[in-house]
Amino acid sequence: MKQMIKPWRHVFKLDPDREIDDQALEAVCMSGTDAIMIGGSSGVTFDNTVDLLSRVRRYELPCVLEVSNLEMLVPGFDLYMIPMVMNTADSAWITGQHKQAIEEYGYMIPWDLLVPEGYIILNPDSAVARLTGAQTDLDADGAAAYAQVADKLMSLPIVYVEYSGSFGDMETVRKIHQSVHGAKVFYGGGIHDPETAKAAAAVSDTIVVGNAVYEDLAQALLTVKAVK
Ligand code: 1GP
Repeated sequence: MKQMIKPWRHVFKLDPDREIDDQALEAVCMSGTDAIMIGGSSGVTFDNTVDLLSRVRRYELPCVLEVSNLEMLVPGFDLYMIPMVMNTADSAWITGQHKQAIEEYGYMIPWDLLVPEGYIILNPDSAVARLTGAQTDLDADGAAAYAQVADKLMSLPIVYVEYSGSFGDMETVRKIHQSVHGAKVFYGGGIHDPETAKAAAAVSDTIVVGNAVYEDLAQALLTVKAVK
């Protein structure tokens, strides 16, 4: 599974709860991006996840699910990304929901396809920060310490620096990137044009572009060539 993740430089994240027409979806899937990640913090259901998966499946690129609730567990994805939030005191988002999922679905979990992500949520105004009770008031050293918990203590293959909805502090991301050894660093949040894509790509392994697809598709598409 790591072979699939290692070369990814650019990923588009699509939200099943948001509309995207066929033409826009084709442009996204044919853009040269390395993978489509499907995920969202609210309004994500089995039905809208299946629908989006089947539409993305017309194209040849990998399609992975970022699992944020148990309703959206749909078979047929190439990989399942499993967030574990490092900077929350609410254990439901670290191991609690995961335990529940295993109790309910353990017999049918495709373990080989699961990729845990050590999530560090840093935008206090994001839906995901509110949902998970993330402690976002971290300086760069604090964020990097959480990254090392994920990387060095928990051996998670991915550290995901999540600034969803706003472009983050690149010095913090750089510090995180420098502090991990085994994990790949994913960065997501506020990438909306080639400049922000390049800046984020300079301090991470993989950039994730979400909102821009829905807000300014032309600029979003330019982020691919900016980093590959
Ligand atoms: C969200 O990290 C992704 O989970 C991407 O963030 O939507 O701000 O691009 P944006």
